[in-house]
Amino acid sequence: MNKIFKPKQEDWEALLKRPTQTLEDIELTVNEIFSEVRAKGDVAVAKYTDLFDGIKLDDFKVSTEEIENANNSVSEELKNAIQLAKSNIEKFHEAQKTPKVEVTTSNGVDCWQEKRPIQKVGLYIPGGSAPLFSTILMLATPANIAGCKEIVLCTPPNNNGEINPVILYTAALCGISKIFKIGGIQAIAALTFGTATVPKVYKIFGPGNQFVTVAKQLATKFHVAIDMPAGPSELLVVADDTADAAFVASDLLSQAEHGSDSQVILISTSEKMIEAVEREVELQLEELPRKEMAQRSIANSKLIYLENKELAMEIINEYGPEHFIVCTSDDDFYVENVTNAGSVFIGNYTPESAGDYASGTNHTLPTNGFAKQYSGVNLDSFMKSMTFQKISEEGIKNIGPAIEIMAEAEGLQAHKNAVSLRLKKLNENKLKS
Ligand code: HSO
Ligand code: ZN
Repeated sequence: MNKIFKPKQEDWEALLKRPTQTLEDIELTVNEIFSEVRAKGDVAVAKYTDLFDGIKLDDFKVSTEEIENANNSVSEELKNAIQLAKSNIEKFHEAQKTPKVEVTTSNGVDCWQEKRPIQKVGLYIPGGSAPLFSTILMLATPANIAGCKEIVLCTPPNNNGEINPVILYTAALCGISKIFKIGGIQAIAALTFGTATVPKVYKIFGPGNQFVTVAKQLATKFHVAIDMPAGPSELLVVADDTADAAFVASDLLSQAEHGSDSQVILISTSEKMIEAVEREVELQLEELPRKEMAQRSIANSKLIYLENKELAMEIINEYGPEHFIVCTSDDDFYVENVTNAGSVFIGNYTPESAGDYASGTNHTLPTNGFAKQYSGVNLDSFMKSMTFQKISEEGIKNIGPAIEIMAEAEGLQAHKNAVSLRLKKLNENKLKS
């Protein structure tokens, strides 16, 4: 049984502290592999694929034959489910398109802002104990809607050199043709530098273990952008007596089963509810295939009692959870006042799993408190905002003098000249006519 915390405000910070990871040893390895992939390309990728994935590959690219086989081996039922999810994700991300912003700031000065897709993006999909094919939908769908020209996917092979068929089916469904059997640090390095077979990309997306996380951070030193700093998954539920304890327990466990380092927190203004949820967690845990992993995560979970909803809201915003479930008699209060959370799930019938798979929202979200300053992946993650301006003769006459005076004050004569020459010409033309 976990202890129920009734913390004083000065103890919140310590109570909510996420476990810190030591990444220094990893950094050395990541640096080494990056240098080698940069220098030797595919040869280095093959070497590390042999070393880490236990398979010697001459060709990393997934063939059309492999995709066909995968297509035949996925059940119709699963295909239909994936298609339903894809359709909802498409609807939600399509609606995120924004109109061009156009303004005449001064007479003759037209400014506008438009979004353009990032031309080349890399998607990393981890293998391991749970092949997260749903993440392909979450990344490839907005990339397609944004209009990214080249979408490259890397995912580790098993020691027979194969990729999970559902991963291949989903990637092909999303129209991705460049799928490479490369995992871990070597995948991120290949996407960063490019090799003879793997195209270099401008931005890398997707979750991964600590090695992948550190590798993505190193990629940014080589002018490659990344979606966000990733960390272990998190869920915070706020529940009062109106919640269903079994539902709440199932949600906590759904996140706990991701890994032993997942963070789950229950906050409640009712001690009775906390106790009921605890009992339910024990019961449901017994039945889970990934019991051991979930159990270790649950052992580090926090059950927190707070006297009122105002205090509850404050501690939630202080923590900034990746996922935030609200099951209370006053959900609106939490919805209106939440400032820091990756994605919010409201009411007894909105499990977090819905957002993980099929409601349409994105499941690539900020963890580790980054919900305070980062958004989850969305359509804009695959685009850049560009600004445009067109100034007429009248326009430069209107704003030119202000530019001249400001440039002069900054001591930048050439800047001033760029305006003065034009104004002079307009003046001469005027005199001639
Ligand atoms: N909850 C994970 C995403 C996921 N869950 C994929 C199941 N499949 C993101 O935090
Ligand atoms: Zn999940």
